This record gives sequence, structure tokens and C-alpha cells, in this order.
Amino acid sequence: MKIDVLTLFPAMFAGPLDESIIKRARQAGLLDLSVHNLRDYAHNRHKTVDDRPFGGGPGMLLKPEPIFEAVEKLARERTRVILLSPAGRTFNQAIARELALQDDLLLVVGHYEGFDERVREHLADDELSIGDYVLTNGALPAMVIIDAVTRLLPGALGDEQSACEESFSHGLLEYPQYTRPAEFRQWKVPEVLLSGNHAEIAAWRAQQAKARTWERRPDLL
Ligand code: 4FV
Repeated sequence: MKIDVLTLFPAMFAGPLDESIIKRARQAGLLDLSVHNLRDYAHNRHKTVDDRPFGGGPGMLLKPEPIFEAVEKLARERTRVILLSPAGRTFNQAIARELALQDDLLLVVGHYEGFDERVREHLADDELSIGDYVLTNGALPAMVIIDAVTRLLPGALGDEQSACEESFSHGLLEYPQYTRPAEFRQWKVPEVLLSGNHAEIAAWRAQQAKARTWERRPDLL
């Protein structure tokens, strides 16, 4: 998969995407990730990428010209251009699975008060929000999406099993899990998990996942 990121803070992407599973996926060629500086597509003396909103109001907006020039240079035929902003559809595991089937994503990171509307109307294929709260900039949302999508790429996770046994994989929260010691400070691991009876273990886990989802996230049911 190829992912390009267009942002005013390329340096923020160094670190979180250079470790562990994402690092291995990049080294294994499963993910080809490139981060581009939007300011490189602003050509006046001050490399201006933002301006005041018409009609007044607080803050600055990202200008259309640098974004259109960058996207038209970086995007290929099958590239899916995605804006990151609080006004987007809320990202979730189903959307992560959807994006993991694409070959090519171009993530346009929001900054300041957001985008000139013509970017949304004439350039974006999709718009995603990682949640109903306002961040200082869209770099973290882009990293969240890159992480959630990359781990779904075939071969990215060591043991394939784990991607399908986790929260949201069946629309439920994950069942409780335990590891050694079987007794810690008099707190014992549920007997059924020590029984070796896989049918009973699977039934207990399914019941626990439903109960936990009902208690904490009935909206998922
Ligand atoms: C955001 C979100 C988000 C809004 C102002 C960046 C900030 C600044 N992006 N999901 N929540 N963006 O808060 O995606 O432009």
C-alpha cells in the first residue's frame, strides 16, 4: 500500500511511524509511506499557505492553491484523497478495513481553522474525523489512521490470528484475557480458561464479549 501525507508539520511524523509493527511493515515493503511539506507548494516569498476567512471570523484557513498543486502532483489514477478534519465521518474499524483494501491513500492534514471549502468540494474523495474533539492539528489523526490501516495489511501482524480476534472485529468489545500466574494476590484466573475445554472456553469468551459490550457500548449491538 502507498500512503502519502500532506502536512505543515512533517517532523511530527518522525517517531510514531518508525517503530514496531509500522516500521516492520515499511521495511517489508507492505507500506510505502511518504510525508510531504505543504509549504513546498507555496511559491510566494513567504511561502504563504493560509489566509483570513472571507466574511471575517477568528483564525486562519488553509488556502486552496498549494493543496490543489500538491495533490495534483502527488495523486495517481487510483489515489483516494482523504481530508482529516472534525467535520469528517467518524473513523472506526470498519473504515480501517475499507481503507486497507485500497492501493493508494493521500492524507491531507488539516491545520488552523481548517480548509477553504473548495478543497472539500473539488479535491477530496473522503473526509475523516478520529473523534468529536478538537486537536491543535490533524497530524495525530493522520498517524492514527495510518497505524489502524497498516496493521490490517496482510503480513503486517506477526500472527494473523490477532487481527480477527480483537475488539470490533466482530462488532463486539474483546472478552477478558489473562496470562500467568494463574493466581495473583489471591485473584484467580477463571477456572474455565484453565480447563483446556476449547468449546467451553469459546462459549465463555463469547458470553463475556457480549456482556461487556452490553455494559459499556450498547450502541455497538
Ligand atoms: C481532527 C479530528 C481535528 C481541527 C483544527 C486541526 C483539528 C485543526 N482531525 N479528527 N478530531 N483537527 O481535531 O481529524 O485544523
